[in-house]
Amino acid sequence: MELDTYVRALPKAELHLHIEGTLEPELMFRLAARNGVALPWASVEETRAAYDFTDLQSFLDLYYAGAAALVHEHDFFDLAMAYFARAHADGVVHAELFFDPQTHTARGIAFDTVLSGLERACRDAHARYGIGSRLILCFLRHLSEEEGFAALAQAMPHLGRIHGVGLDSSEKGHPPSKFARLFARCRELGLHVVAHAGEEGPPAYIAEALDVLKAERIDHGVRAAEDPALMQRLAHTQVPLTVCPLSNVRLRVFPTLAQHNLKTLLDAGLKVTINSDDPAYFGGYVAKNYIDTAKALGLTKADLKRIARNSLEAAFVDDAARAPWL
Ligand code: ES4
Ligand code: ZN
Repeated sequence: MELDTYVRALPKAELHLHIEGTLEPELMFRLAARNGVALPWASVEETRAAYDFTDLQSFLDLYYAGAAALVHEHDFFDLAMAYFARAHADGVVHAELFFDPQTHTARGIAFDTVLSGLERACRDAHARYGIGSRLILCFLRHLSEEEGFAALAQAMPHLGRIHGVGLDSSEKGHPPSKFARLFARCRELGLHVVAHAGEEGPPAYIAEALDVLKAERIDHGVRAAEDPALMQRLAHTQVPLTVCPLSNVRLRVFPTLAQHNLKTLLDAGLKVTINSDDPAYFGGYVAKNYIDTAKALGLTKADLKRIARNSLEAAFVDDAARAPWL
């Protein structure tokens, strides 16, 4: 079977996906026009041409600018439905969506507007495509822990609709330990915990995410390869890594896909998954991440099957929910 067909037919979960990072320039411009929001670019083409990133921060600056087009509940709904349609076409049977409420509440958008639009799309996607989903609230790590607590306070009335919390945005200089008290509180509330670590930041941030935040999955985590003891720990504990190969190349974590360490991590026995991160910005949804990585690193069909299976095992669902796919 051809690789593309094989990959799309594999039931998989997407576990590292920023819903704001699925905003394609076409929808961005439609929403901006509908909402009377000014964008820093003149056209869809100019926007795509600006996606020439040098590091994480150069991407985040554009990503936050683009998110300004999202204003109404319906905008968040349209955004997430467009993602679910693409995910379904890629063989995604379960998706855990990160969202960044602080990006929106800072612009005067109500927390409930964001959450209601996303949640309605999750329900519709289940009805239309049979896709299961979860919502994971991400705290922006360039902001203070106090601001994180304020975001949590806004989320409190909605905790029944939120399955977990994560930590994203600028990694360097913002170690997981900065959010120790906030994540302890989230755990007390029964929320699942994940954190971006070891994307641009050092392996010590991965250990901190595990030890201090008690992260159940590590988002990215590719810099673990620099620390043999940490590699052993990750292999032994089977804490999943949500790796995003196309993202890593576009943000210059690795110079080329052929130089990505995903195969090294996999062969060392780590629980590796493949995800798209911010697919509208990084040039591909999840199936393209699987296919391009397989071609660049010589992954076998058995490797791809293992990775897809890992994603289902790493999802925040009970065993009965994942059973039909395993
Ligand atoms: C992100 Cl690639 C990446 N890293 C950290 N924070 C993010 N937010 C959206 N995409
Ligand atoms: Zn991410």
